[in-house]
Amino acid sequence: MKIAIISDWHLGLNWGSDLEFDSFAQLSQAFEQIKSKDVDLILVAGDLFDKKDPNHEVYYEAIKLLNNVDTENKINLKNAEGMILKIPMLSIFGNHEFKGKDYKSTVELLEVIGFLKVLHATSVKIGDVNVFGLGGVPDRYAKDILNKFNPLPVPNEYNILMVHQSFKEYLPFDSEDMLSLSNLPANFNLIINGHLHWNIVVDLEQGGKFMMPGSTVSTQNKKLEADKPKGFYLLDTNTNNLVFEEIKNTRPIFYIDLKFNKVDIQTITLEIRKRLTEINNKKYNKKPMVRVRIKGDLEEGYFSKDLDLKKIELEFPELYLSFSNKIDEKRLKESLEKLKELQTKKANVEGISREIFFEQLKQTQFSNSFDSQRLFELLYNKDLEKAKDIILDKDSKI
Ligand SMILES: [Mn+2]
Repeated sequence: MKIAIISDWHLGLNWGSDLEFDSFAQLSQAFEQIKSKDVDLILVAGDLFDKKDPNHEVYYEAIKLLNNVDTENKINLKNAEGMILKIPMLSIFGNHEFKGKDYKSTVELLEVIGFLKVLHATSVKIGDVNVFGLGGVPDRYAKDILNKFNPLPVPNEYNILMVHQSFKEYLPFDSEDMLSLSNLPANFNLIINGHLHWNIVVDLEQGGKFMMPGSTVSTQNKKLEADKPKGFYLLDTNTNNLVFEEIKNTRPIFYIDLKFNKVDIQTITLEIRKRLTEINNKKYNKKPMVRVRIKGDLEEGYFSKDLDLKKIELEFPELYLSFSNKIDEKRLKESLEKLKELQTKKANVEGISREIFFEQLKQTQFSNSFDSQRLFELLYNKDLEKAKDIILDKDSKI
């Protein structure tokens, strides 16, 4: 049997922005390519919609798109209502669709229309292929729910399990509750995971393969995602052959990660401009999306607020830019820590003001040009005229 495995369409992503049709365009292109591969079955590993409650425009586009999918249902797959599906498609729901058992999810809506069949702690047998599915659940319950579900592969048949969870092996933060690959059941030929937006295939120690198709549209949460192409997998259960198929004509994505150490504002803006110009000078068939992440600290006397990223954005109208500005986060955190420390010490108001005053002053280029101690005393006593003289260097008793 030939199966297309796809996930995380995130239909409606960036709705209301210039990029609102990307999720639809890239999924539509993916279905075009799937059609040309003459598959028997399509598996979807969750997060078909970006929001739990999309607006009707998003539903309209989604239903229109799926109505146009022209893939023959040779296996006569039916939905929960017994209706023969327009597309031979099995799906689980993702964390973006999870509403608890008291409510209908977006995926169930697609099921009742007749586009797919939902699997949640259930399985379907098609020929000698068994597909087990468990929708995305909060990570803290995942181990428990997976144990309760206890999917049992059928001996001598091809067994697939589909889930939508976080896995310790692929995330930088560790949580005891999070699933690890070793928690997955043994004896499945293939375990598919949605949720994480980049593609990967690995061999499991307990046997079988673990794979993630990744998303069909870039949500740009992780650099890893920008570095890997968007697409889907084709599986041949007879040969156990698994091939990644890249979606054609996707929007180009770039991820610029910059780290600075005690620099001035100009050094940062020059570097950003240089990197953006490199991207801007090439030709693309779609306007590229560029995410710039800036980290590090400034030279004394410079402030993060003076970094005018809006201005840079206006200089590159041919790029969709987004910035993450974490310049001077350390200095800010230190200042906050200092304040907290002072508060716990129950320092008096004058003491706190003095500390803040000298901390702030240290960060400017004026710190050594006058007697700051004297200036503080004058300001504290509201002797503004004298204070002004000191700053303007009319009274230099230093
Ligand atoms: Mn997702």
